[in-house]
Amino acid sequence: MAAQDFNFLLATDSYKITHYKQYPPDVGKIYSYFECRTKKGDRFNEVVFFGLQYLLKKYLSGPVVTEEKIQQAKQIYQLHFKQSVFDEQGWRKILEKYDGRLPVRIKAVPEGKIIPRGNVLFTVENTDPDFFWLTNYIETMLVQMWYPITVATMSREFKKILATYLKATSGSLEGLEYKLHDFGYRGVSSQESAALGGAAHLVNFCSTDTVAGLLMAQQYYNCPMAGFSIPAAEHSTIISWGRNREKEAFERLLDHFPTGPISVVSDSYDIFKACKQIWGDKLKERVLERSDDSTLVIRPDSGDPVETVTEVLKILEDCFGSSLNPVGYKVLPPFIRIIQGDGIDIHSIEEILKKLKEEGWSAENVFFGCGSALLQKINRDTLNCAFKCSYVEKTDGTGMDVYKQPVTDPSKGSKRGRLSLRRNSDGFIETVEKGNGKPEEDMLVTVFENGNVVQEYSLEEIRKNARLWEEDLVLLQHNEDDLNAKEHQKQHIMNGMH
Ligand code: AOY
Repeated sequence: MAAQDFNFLLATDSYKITHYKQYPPDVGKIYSYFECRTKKGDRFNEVVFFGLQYLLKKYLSGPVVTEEKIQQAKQIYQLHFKQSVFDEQGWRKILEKYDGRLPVRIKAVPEGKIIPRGNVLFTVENTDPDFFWLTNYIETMLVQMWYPITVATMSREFKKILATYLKATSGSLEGLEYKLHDFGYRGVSSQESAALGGAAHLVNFCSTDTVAGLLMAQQYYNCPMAGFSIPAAEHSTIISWGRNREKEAFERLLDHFPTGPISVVSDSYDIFKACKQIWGDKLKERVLERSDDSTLVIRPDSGDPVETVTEVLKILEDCFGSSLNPVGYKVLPPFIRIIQGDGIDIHSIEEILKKLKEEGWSAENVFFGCGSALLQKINRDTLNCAFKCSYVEKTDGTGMDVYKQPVTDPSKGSKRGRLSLRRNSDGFIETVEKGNGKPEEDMLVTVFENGNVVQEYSLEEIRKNARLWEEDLVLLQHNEDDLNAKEHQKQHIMNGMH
């Protein structure tokens, strides 16, 4: 066996190796489920289900057990535990009975669906009573679903805020899917995280520099090209010209990318001077001669994001002018925009958009980049992801609903019995416990059975499932902001008169 070959038997927590001996002697089925538990006061009360298809295809489907892998596992666990606790016979039986394929059924919410916190997202059960120990053996691997779910969910929360302000200050949602660019590739801990996190962001947006996410969308979600980028500078391409040649560095971009949008990081020395003296003066004619679809996107990359963006907008307005859009907010000429990619998270993005609105600026003027807040500054507790056993069956077929209910923390209680997910008569999604659900109402779909992925979703379908609805737009506190905006509109019109 090649050393780099993934060994499914080794992809679990050590203690799980010892669990087959611990279950009651007559057990024939273990049934467990995954949820993002509710937490009181938590701002994020719904989740985007995404990423299971990758895990299933990559790690769980086909003949994942071989004699070589059993031998390797046996050897490793012998040395690790310093005693023979590994269930060699159990695993060999999977080889003999199922050709190394997993006798497991997984039912899951369709990918991209928006589900309120606290509901079942997927269930796992063994399909052959000989393999009751397999269900929770794969918990370790399956609970890593927290990552793509959390990225897709947070990315969609960014989208809600962006949609709200874009609608309020431009009258439409045009260009929304390009408003948040994924800058996170370098800030994640591995290539696989970049691929999964990058793809999860692409459920909601089409704007990314995380190439690994594009490949995942292509290879696992049947999407030929899920995201787009534009030529853009980094500090090395600017400062390599030397301190007194920033203008030449900028000019080089204008020369070499004459058509289509470009982004130029402009804070190497002084973002305000770069805007006023270089873009707005020395290179003004070069910027003006670009066509409307060859936008120059200026990127500040330091300073307080709220202050910097508003100040840069003011300077650019002084140099290039502005006009009022149909809903009365100011926009820079179409060939000039800003992208703020420093210090962006779910809080700062709203602060910036709120300030811009107050000062009469449309959200059309700005794009955002987000790195670690999108792909790395999250963990399994961000959405309280957990996997728990809720039902067991004896080998004689009798079943029992089971649950945990710790006296020390009610929020860690678990659901009971076999679970299904339905939309109730009021339109709300709810989990039905204790096997009481009607199969015809169940939103859970069998996606994996006995080694095969039996249901697939394309990124296109997933995006459709995850799209925003009118009611997802955040409520804005209008009054004060609108007064402010009105004042700025008046100012703008009067400026135009003299
Ligand atoms: N990319 C839009 C295209 C991408 C980037 C990537 C870290 C881009 C910058 C930009 O405009 O400025 C990784 C930081 C920036």
